[in-house]
Amino acid sequence: MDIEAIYLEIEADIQNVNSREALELFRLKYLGRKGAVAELTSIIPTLSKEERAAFGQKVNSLKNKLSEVVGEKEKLLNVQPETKIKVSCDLGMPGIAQELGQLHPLTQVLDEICAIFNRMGFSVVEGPEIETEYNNFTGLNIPLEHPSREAFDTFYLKDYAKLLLRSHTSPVQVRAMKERKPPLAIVVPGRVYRPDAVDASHSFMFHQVEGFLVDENIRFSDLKGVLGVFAKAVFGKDIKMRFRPHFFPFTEPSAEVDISCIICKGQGCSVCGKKGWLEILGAGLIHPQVFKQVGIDPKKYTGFAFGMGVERIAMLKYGINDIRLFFENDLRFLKQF
Ligand code: 2U9
Repeated sequence: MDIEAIYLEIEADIQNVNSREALELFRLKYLGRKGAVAELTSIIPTLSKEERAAFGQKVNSLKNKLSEVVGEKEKLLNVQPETKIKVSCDLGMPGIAQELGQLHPLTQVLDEICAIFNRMGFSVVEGPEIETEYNNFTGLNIPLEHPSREAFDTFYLKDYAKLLLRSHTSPVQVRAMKERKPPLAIVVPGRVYRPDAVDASHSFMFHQVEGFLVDENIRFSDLKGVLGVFAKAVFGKDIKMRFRPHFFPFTEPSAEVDISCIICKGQGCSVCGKKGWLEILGAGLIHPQVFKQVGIDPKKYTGFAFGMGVERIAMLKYGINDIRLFFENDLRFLKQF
């Protein structure tokens, strides 16, 4: 038997092996009990001592070569056709474009408001949305009989007595005043909750930014200066601002703050209800009783506080007429900002 001829035959045969069954036949032909290798091995004892070693080595090499060829073919046949498709790729195909997202318009406006106050030296502080009755009402000089404490106006957490969903971000200011020492200048952004029926201008959840400044000799004129810078930064340098007397339990004196209508420039139109003015926030000098509740000496320190609804500011800024648009996640609306 010519071993070289067997090598050539193996090379030709293995090309035609395309299934596991064909591979088994191939294996039997060369490595089986009656195969070529067995036949060659049986010749060895008949050879002279000199020939035996060299021939034995050749048979061994042939056997190793056959094992290698069978192993490789086995691997190829084990690869599933699906896997083959997965690993192959067409580098000429166009890529999959990744659409870039953007911040929600409310987040953009909230960030802008905080950045304006930040530039004036205010720090941004956040706090929990589940609050105690004390931080949400008592610490703010809101009396026990005040209507905002009613279950109609505040979400109480039934199972946890005296806990509620904060109805404004003011409790974070109570916490900050207790934890830190004046001088203080802080703005507090965040979600607040009130059980209001949803309509074009009301939502059971909305966003506020409230702020306060406490130091010696802080006066109402400081409040007017800071809010004037804020209003011009958001609505443009030509807008006018006015303060109307109002009442809040936590500030005295208190005011509601209007800007000249950004649509009609104060002439009177449907947006401002022919008044020429748009209300944008509430403010006042911090009530001495609030200072006492948080352990700040009202004889030494004075301060101002203000609060605004982020949805309202965003609606005025962009001319949006329905608060529900912010919460419906309709990309046709959201992509405009
Ligand atoms: C402390 C002391 C005083 C926060 C203030 C307002 C006036 C106000 C409303 C405007 C529209 C909230 O979104 S809104 O409903 N806010 O008018 N908020 S002064 O005064 C504080 C807060 C905390 C310790």
